[in-house]
Amino acid sequence: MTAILGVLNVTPDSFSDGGRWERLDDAVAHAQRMRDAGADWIDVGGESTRPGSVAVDPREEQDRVLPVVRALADADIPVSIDTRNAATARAAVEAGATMINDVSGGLYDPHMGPVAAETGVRFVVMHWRGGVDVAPEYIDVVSEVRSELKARLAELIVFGVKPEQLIIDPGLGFAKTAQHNWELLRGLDQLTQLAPVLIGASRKRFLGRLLPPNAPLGKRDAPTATISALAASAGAWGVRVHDVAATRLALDVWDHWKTGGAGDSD
Ligand code: PMM
Repeated sequence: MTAILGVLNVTPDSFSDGGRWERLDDAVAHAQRMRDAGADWIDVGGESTRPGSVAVDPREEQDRVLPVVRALADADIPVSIDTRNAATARAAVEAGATMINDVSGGLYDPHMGPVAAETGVRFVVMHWRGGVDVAPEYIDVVSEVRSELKARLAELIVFGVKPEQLIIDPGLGFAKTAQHNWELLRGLDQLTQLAPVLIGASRKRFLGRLLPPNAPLGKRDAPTATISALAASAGAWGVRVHDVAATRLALDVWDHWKTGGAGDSD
């Protein structure tokens, strides 16, 4: 089954849910709702990666995320920590997180590779060329993303990260145009040959382009769920989404399709 990571941004400024889950009890209640709706992991982030955002001091990031990580781990909810900072990743794993999700794939903080190796938890290596504000320049986006991710995996293995810890992510929207994102989705099989693949398309701007101008962000949940099903059918390991229920349903549709509805007798 394709894994679902439910997004929980405990930031004042993330682009789609910023400012909503800053209170601990609100954050935990939202995580519990996503868990009940079918999330396998809650991906907790304390630093916005929206275009134009500024880097957060790792201590402030930890003040935001660690109480949430602890509370979720206490409630037996699997937690992934979305961070580029090795110190935050390490502290979050000590607080109970069992996956590190690094949008820089270990490039932002040189200590991240060693922390992934020492902790031994799952490690999401997202494709990154310096953030969302970097100009997207590719000749062949699929083969360039593939070869850059392949090089990252090789380097991380040198640090002592085990191949079975590694998950890759094409980093949709991070120094990519809408067309680059679609090309990466069309070429997903090029990535699934390398390692398990996570897709983070949820509510991103390229989906907004399918909708009427100024449509509210929530309208992007239907195309997000469609992408979840299509990514699953293309062999993705997991999807990172805000609207867990819509993606759960879309993945269930794919599951029935794939199995010919095995188990549905009437
Ligand atoms: N996108 C965002 C944040 N973290 N992590 C992974 N692995 N893949 C992504 O595509 C990704 C991510 C930005 O989205 P948000 O502001 O809605 O969290």
